[in-house]
Amino acid sequence: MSAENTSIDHLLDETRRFPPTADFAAAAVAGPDLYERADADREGFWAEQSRELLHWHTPFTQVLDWANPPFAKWFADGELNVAYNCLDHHVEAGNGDRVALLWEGEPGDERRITYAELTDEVRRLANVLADLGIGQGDRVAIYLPMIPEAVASMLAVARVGAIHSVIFGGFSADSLRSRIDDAGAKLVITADGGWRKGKVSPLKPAVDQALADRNGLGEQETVEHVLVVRRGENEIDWVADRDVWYHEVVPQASAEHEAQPFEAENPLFILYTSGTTGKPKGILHTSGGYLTQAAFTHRNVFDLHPESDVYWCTADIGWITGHTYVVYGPLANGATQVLYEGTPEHPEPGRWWDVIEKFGVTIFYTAPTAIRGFMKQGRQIPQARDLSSLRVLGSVGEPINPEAWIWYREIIGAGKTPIVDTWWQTETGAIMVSALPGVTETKPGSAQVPVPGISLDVVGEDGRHVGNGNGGLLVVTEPWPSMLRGIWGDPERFKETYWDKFSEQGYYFAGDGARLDEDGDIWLLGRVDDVMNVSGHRLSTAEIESSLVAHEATAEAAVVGAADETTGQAVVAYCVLKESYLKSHEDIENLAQDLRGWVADQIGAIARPREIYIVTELPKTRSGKIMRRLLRDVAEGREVGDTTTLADTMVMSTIQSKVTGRR
Ligand code: 6R9
Repeated sequence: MSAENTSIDHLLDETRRFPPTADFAAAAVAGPDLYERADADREGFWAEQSRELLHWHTPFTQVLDWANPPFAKWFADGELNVAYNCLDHHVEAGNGDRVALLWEGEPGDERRITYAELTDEVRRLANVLADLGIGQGDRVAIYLPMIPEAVASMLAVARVGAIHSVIFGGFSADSLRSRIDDAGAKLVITADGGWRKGKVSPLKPAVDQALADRNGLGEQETVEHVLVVRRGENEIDWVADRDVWYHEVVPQASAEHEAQPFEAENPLFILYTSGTTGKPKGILHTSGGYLTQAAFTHRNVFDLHPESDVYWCTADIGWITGHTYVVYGPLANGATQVLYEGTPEHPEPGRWWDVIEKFGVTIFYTAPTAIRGFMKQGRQIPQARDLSSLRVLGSVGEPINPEAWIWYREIIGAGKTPIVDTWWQTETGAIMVSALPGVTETKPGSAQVPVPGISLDVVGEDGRHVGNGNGGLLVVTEPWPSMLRGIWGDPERFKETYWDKFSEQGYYFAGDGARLDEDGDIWLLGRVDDVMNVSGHRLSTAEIESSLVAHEATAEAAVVGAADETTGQAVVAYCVLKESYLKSHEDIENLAQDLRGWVADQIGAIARPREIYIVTELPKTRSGKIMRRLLRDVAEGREVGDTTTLADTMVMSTIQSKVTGRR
């Protein structure tokens, strides 16, 4: 591929467009009328969606209460039960036999669970929780692999009006401890272990350590019980009186359990997200508004036809994407979905495509990091499978550069599926910016437009709209149903982090840089903390990374700004190469040099990286986000900071030796 036909000189010069086909548009769930209705009466629109999509035990009469900003209340006088909406409601509507979960374990074991069966399991588990003393407002930590019990646990906690805090299975005992302490959890639900990369990875030992006296913290005091699912069958220690086997209590418990209604603002979950500094923030979400926007976006953004689609979101439940688009959105909508326990490359790199072929997945939602990983391995792997069932593809988590977008559409989507690039955050609770399939003409690399009912803008430091063709900061200008209701135990930090910056305008500050193109479409440019300032020019990580990935050699790239005596900051890039390129090019001596020139040609001399390091992997969080902060430490020759949230902590030492070796 040459510079001419990859055709991105610059993100905004990306000109490829994909209008919906007439057939797709004719059968689509969403139509342009959604925007019209939302624009005419935003609050009325959300009320209408909520009544249509959810079952309210007590109908609400109020929609938004914004009397005490930034603390919003939605549908405050209504009552509902979130788990009832995700389970019993479908059974009562005659859909109990529909499969809710098509689960596949990493070793290849399989379970198909219908809505009736999942309802039964959750009712029993809710009775067990009640026996363990869990009721409304209590906090329950969930530390489980991707098994059906994880979904059942979240729903059972919701069913009794308690609050879950799901913690990624990969987090250490220390991370667990700080999250359990911060929330004051009364119960931990875990497993002996789960399958990852062909082995059992133990979980219970980390819980034992977290609750024990370590690091001078003393024994953890709020947790009364640990409920343990048997999955890995690995040896574990047992604490009598505290530990309870799931399989010894749940099947024996009564399947009679009536879901009590709770007020719309009853807290549903806390999910910890790492701040740029300081301790993780416990993002708090509540029930009615959250479930409304989860269900609405899941239905319209993915064009869900629950009676015929097989949906698969690859996110772990420890990430917000797993909460909203594995558990609450799909189940509230009565979808049939795939749940897969393991890693994409086990036992070999085509595993995900095998899963799609086997279950006939029609809607597939994953992250750019995964897509770029597949690009690196080569198209022959997915092309050896039948992926013809796919009809909608989604992306989330990071900007998807145009090259990856096109590859996704061409290689996975047979050149015909719509792609929805969905921008949102743990804090926003649900999708905020996305194309609607069948409605929007899509643009590779742009997340495009706010979903109906969402008001946002790109503004300058002064809070004023930047105008088309300009860059600035992404803000949400009006409260939205699934917005965070606060940071657990820290209302001041909530105000400071998100609302102080534009307090005059009352805007929510998302922390992301964005640009509006000539059509007013939104292009995400990366976290504002990652923006570089080179000789007074603000450069975005997304833009330079996108240019690097458009080169035939590069599969993935991460760009950071490193202190530089002359330019203030200089661009330093880390690139991972495609396997096909490595096979066909023996000499990569000059590649870094070529890539520097490539960026200069594509974007401008100002963006030319001072250094490019060819590495084999990039440091990422468990949800696949590149941790640029660590790469900045390396580029500036500092000791690497906190790596506890990395998926693979070895990556940093490999990179570091590479970089210091070159100096
Ligand atoms: C859902 C999720 C939020 C941050 C967000 C932004 C980045 C997410 C994106 C995207 C560009 C997209 N992000 N989706 N950037 N395009 N489609 O990822 O939540 O883990 O809280 O991260 O992720 O920087 O601010 P969370």
